Amino acid sequence: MKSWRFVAALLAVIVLLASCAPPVASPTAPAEPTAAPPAPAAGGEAVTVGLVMKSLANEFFKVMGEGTEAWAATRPDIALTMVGMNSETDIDTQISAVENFVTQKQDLIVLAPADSVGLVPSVKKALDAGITVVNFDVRLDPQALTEAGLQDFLFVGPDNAEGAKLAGDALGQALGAGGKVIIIEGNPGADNATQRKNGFMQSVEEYDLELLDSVTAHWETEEANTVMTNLLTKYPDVQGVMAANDSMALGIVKALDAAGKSGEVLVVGFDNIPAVQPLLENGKMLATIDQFGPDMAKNAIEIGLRVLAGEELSGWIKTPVKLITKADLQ
Ligand code: ALL
Repeated sequence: MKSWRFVAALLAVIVLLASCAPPVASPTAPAEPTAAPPAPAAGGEAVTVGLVMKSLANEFFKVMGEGTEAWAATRPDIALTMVGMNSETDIDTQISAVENFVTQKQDLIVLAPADSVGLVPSVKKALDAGITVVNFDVRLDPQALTEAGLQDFLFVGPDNAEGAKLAGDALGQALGAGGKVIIIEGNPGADNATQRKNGFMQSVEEYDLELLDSVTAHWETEEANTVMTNLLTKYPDVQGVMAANDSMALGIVKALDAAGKSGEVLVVGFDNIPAVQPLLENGKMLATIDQFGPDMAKNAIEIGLRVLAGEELSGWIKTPVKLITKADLQ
């Protein structure tokens, strides 16, 4: 009798322990993807990377910068230093950032130049000092590069003319022939500003739109707001606006709001920053272009690592663009 009680008590303890044990993964459960962090570079030293961004006040670069830093923190083989500008036209900060990275002997410099000609001499200095440089987002000027002996220099970025044309076509389709439009341009010294204007102009011609005016607001929200407020007085019959980036589209929509014309005057932008999504939803913007900004710097760094590993890369490595309308957000 005693031994039966002992066995029963033992079973009770076993059952209790089993119920407290942590669940064991079934052998057939799919394994979690555990991308092993890459090993540090040869010799155990991390590759030092100097990343030169544009204005971190622009949500496009803010999101990109935060994502790149978070990604670099998971990579023991990379030691990242990131520098941004204070405003969209502050190219002196970029020039001194590149020159500091040269002094610091960074292994790799990854640069989104605010001015396609103005940054070429700094790039040349870096290359002469034996540093690998990757140009991304805004292409350095081919003629200035050739004059510096750097023809066919590697560029990683989108086809900005193609992207702008996608946005311009969306506007052309909505307005039809004769639609009265305005282009708000980016910073004139930047190649992507020129390409986007070219792309918009192709849509103007193809859809037989009437171009009332084309002016720069240097990529900035506040400036675009002022410029658009004035243009609304000058051209009260405007029907559509092509903005070369979303920061400026935000300022344009604000001007249209103040004039009681938002939703009535159609606006397209470029970047697909989080701030424009509610405007696409509520019809204050017709479309934007996703150029996958959050991944841009990371991809350019990875290409730089390939160059450092001995791959010979030159010319244009094209990254994607995609038209985004309300339908894409649902
Ligand atoms: C470009 C980017 C974005 C951005 C703009 C402003 O280089 O591609 O469109 O909005 O610069 O800095």
